[in-house]
Amino acid sequence: MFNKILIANRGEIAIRIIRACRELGISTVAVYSEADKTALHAQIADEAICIGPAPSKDSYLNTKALLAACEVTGAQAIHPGFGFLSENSSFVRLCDKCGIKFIGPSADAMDAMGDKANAKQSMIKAGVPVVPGSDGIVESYEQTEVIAERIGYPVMVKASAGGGGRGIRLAEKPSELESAVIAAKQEAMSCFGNDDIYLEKFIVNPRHVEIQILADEQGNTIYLGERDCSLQRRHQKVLEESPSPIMTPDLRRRMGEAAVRAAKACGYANAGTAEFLVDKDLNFYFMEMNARIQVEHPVTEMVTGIDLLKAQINIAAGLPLEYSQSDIELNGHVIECRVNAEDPAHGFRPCPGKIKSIHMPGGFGVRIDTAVYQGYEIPPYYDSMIAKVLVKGRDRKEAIQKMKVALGEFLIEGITTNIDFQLELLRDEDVENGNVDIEFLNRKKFG
Ligand code: MV4
Repeated sequence: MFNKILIANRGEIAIRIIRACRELGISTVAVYSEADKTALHAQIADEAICIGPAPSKDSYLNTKALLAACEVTGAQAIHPGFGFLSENSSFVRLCDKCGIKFIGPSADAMDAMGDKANAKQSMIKAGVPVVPGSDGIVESYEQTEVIAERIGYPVMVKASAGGGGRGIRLAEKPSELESAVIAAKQEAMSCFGNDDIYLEKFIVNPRHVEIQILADEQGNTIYLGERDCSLQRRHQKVLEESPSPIMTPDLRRRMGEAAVRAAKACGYANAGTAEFLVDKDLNFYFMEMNARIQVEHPVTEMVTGIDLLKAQINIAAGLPLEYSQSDIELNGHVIECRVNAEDPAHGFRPCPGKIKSIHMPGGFGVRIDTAVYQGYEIPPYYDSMIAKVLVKGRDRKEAIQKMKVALGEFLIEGITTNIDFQLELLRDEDVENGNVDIEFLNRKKFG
C-alpha cells in the first residue's frame, strides 16, 4: 500500500480523497493554486504545496509542477479526482515514466475509449449495444449523405474525438445535414484538434442512465447499479438518483453486464462509469466510458454501502476487489442535488464571492460533500459547484421529502445559489413522478 498520495485536484473531491486516504492510513499532499491559499483542501491535508497561479492551465493542469511536488514530498501516487487531468492519457504515461502510480485506468484503456468511432466498433465486437450508425468514421460528405439516408433521419453527427456533448450536431432532415457536418467538424477541430466524425440515429427523448463499475488489476469486474442523471442542463447534471425510476431488476442486470463487457473489452481497471441512453421502450445504448471517479459517485456509495474512493486506492495498490457481484446489494433510494454558486434568474451565471454565513443540513440519511466554510471566498477561476447534498430514504417518495427538508434548512448568505431552483424542481409534478428525460430542463420554464 502507498504511504503517501498527492491529490491533483481541489474542492469537495479533494476533501473526499483526503478522507479516504486517512481511513487507509495514507498521508496526503494537497496542491493548490495562488487563488486557493485559503481553500479547505490545502488546510486539511498533511502537506500542501503551491503549484502555480490561479488559471487551471498554470496550476491544476501543470503536469511538471505536479510531478515535482511528488518528487519533493515523496508521494508515490496521484489521485486526479475528476476534471483537470483525470482523463488525460498523456499525463498517465508521464506518471508511468516517473514511477508515480496514477490512481485510475491505464493510458491504453483511456485511449481505447477516447476515440469514440473506434470504441464503438470494439463495443459491437464485445456485444455491447450501441446506437445504429456508420461503421466508424465517415470519410467524405457524399458518404455521409448515403449513410444518413440508410440510417434514417433524424441523425446525429458526432466528433470521434468528442465526449461530454462537444462536437455533436443534430440533422432532422437531409437539408440540415451539410451544416450539421460543417459545424460538428469545426467544433471538433477547435476542441480536439481532430475533425473525424461519425453518424448515429438520433434517439428521441431518452434518459441518461449510467452504470458504476469497479475493476481490479487481476481482471475481476463488477457493476454497482445505476444512476439516473436525466435532469441536466447544458451537459451539467443538476440532480442524480439511484435507483432510476424506470429500472427493473432484469434491465439492471442486462445493463450491468453490458457495462462489465465494455470495461473488459478495453482492459479497464479501477472505477469507471458506462454511460447509456435509454429510450421509451427501455432499449439501452452504450454512449461512452467515463474513465474517472465522477461527481455523483456518492449516490452509488449510499445505495451500495461501498466506499468507491477506498476501492480506487486499493485497486491502484494492486489489491484484488473485496467484493464479488453477488455481494452487491442496493438499498433504499438516494438523491443528490448539486448546489452551485450561480444565479438561475440570470441564465445560471456563476456567482462567486464571499460566504458571510452558512448553515448546512444534517440528520438521519443526509450527507453533504463540500469544501466551503463560513468566511470562505469562492474564487472565480473554477467551477461553481460548492456542495453536494445527498439523502437516502427507504423509497423515492421518502427521499424526495427528505431532500426538500434538507434543502429548506440549507442557508447560505453572501452569494446567490441554485438551492431555491432545486426546491422548485422537487415540487414539479413530472419530477415527483420520475417522468423526465434529458431535454426536460431545456423544455420546462422554471422560476
Ligand atoms: C445522443 C443523443 C441522442 N441520440 N446520441 C450528448 C453528450 C454525449 N455524451 C452523448 N450525447 C447525446 N448523444 C444519439 N444518437 C443525445 C445526447 C444528449 C445527451 C446525452 C446524455 C446526457 C445529456 C444529453 C443532452 C443532450 C444530448
